[in-house]
Amino acid sequence: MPIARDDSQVKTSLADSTGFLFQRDRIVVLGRTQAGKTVYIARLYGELYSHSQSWLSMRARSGLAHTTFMKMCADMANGRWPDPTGDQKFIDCDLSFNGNLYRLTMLDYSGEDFTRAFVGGDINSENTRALLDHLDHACGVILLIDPQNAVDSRDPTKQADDDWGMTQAVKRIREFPGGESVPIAIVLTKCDIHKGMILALGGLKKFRDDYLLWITRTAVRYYRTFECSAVRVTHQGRTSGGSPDLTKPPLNVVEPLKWILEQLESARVRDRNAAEQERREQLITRTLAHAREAIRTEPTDASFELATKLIRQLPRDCKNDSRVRDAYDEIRAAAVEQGVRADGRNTKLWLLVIAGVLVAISIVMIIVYLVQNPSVPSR
Ligand SMILES: Nc1nc2c(ncn2[C@@H]2O[C@H](COP(=O)(O)OP(=O)(O)OP(=O)(O)O)[C@@H](O)[C@H]2O)c(=O)[nH]1
Ligand SMILES: [Mg+2]
Repeated sequence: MPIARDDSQVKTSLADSTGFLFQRDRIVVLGRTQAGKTVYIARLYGELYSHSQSWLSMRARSGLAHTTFMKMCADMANGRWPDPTGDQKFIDCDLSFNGNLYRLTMLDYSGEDFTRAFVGGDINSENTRALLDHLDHACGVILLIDPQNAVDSRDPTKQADDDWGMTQAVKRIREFPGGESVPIAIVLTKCDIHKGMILALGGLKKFRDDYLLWITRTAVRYYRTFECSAVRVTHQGRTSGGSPDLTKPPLNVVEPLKWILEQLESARVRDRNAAEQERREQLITRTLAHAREAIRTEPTDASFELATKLIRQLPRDCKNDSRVRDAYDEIRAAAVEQGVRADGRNTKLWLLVIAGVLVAISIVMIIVYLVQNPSVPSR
């Protein structure tokens, strides 16, 4: 199930080594068969639509998609789990987060496709191609893992899906262009019934270190683990798997998505700051080169004036840079040495004029004094 946003704030256009341009514009939910994908997606939609908040809400773009989700939620409210997913379904939604509008494309698919793509290495069938294509365009990924599968050694194929298969998926994300910092939320599902088991195994961190080591090692950074319960089950049904009970609140259904969106927004701020820093660097480098070149090729009054003017016109944040201050002092010192003021007027000439004026004033004052005091005896 990928979730995509269509505003350019999260989209990252990247060219791979062949120059092919693609965008990372969606959040993908991955999970083996029966991991809880459909339940998670439906509950996520139900939460963000029915309990929408001013900072986070979701709305399907078509009435049909909306009805599909709401029907699944209604079925669960009536104690019925969704059927295993057969065909792949794309559902477009609008997601609003902190005032920004995102487009989310959710893909619900059969967990068999996951096994075929990441364990079987089948990259050619239509369904696995669609799944891989979505993963390659992901700007955020939610991995749904039923923790029981990691511990239960009776069926090694389940373990292989969640261990080998998930690791392959993470490897693919990280190795694709722009995938190094894609946030990956590792979501342990059905924790309403598995919480006790995780605690008995030493808690979430110990569980992650013992059972998800390959995944986290491959993800390296930008990942976070969540214990989630999309739906809780009725008490009487616990031993037999249980029926869904939607009167109880979910646990960590929205949080993984929120964490991913926060990571994307921080990355956007980081990118913006880096771009701003780059722009400042270029402006400083170009301005100082122009200023120095101006006084080097033609050390006239006008060129010194131009050089200092160029520096004075820089924005304040550039002017505070020590390289700019040093260059300004350097140009002014060179101007003094050349006998011109950096503002273009001849220093020596002005000094002569001032001295002349002072001498003239002194002479006038002496004459006035002598005229007013004629009684001073002369020899
Ligand atoms: N206790 C509990 N059981 C859950 C939860 N989510 C899913 N389940 C159980 O897991 C089963 C499979 O959930 P689905 O969401 O259909 O799984 P899926 O990954 O979509 O499966 P496929 O479509 O077959 O790939 C459900 O029928 C429930 O029995 C949960 O939050 N808590
Ligand atoms: Mg399903």
